[in-house]
Amino acid sequence: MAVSLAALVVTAFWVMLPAYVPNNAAVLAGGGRPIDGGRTWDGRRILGDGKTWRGTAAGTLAGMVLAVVLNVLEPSVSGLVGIDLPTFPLAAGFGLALGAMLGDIGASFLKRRSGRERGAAFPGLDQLDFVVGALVFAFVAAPAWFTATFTLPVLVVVLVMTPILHVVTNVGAYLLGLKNEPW
Ligand code: CTP
Ligand code: K
Ligand code: MG
Repeated sequence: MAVSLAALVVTAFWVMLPAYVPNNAAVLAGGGRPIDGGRTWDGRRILGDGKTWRGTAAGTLAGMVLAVVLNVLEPSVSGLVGIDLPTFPLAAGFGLALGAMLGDIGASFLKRRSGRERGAAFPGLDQLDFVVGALVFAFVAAPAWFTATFTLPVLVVVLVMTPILHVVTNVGAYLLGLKNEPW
């Protein structure tokens, strides 16, 4: 039981890596022209200055490159941890990475509609927006891979583990001075 839970956690973390990296890469690469071009809707920004073309492109690319790197490392890592970890078809890496970015952008849209300024916290949404986006887009982009990879136990572990990891990495990025807010 203990062994299989550890295997589930390792598998869940591995398959979600191409979705975890994009938002962090966007923080490092962000800046430049906002996606909404500064436009407003009902007096509020459509998305805000925190969602840029450069950050979105860099984040998506980073997630896809990571998926390719993980494919190369898979035999060694699988041998090391004693689990047959999945590899990532290009469509799967693309779906996970772009989906993570679009989930986060969708959340900013909802934050602006509910009157929250750029950087405001939206507990719950902040921790899960990119997971939901990544899962939906991975399913659409690579359905056979998705259903074979995201078994129900893996999905449950992803949904429990991701918010915890999100809090830890964002507090870390804040303490390192990379982010303006610790969420
Ligand atoms: N970022 C970006 N493009 C994205 C996502 C993030 O350029 N698609 C960069 C921005 O510099 C952003 C930073 O990463 O400020 C932190 O991301 P996030 O916390 O998602 O944005 P916020 O600035 O907090 O804005 P929002 O309230 O809309 O989430
Ligand atoms: K966010
Ligand atoms: Mg933020």
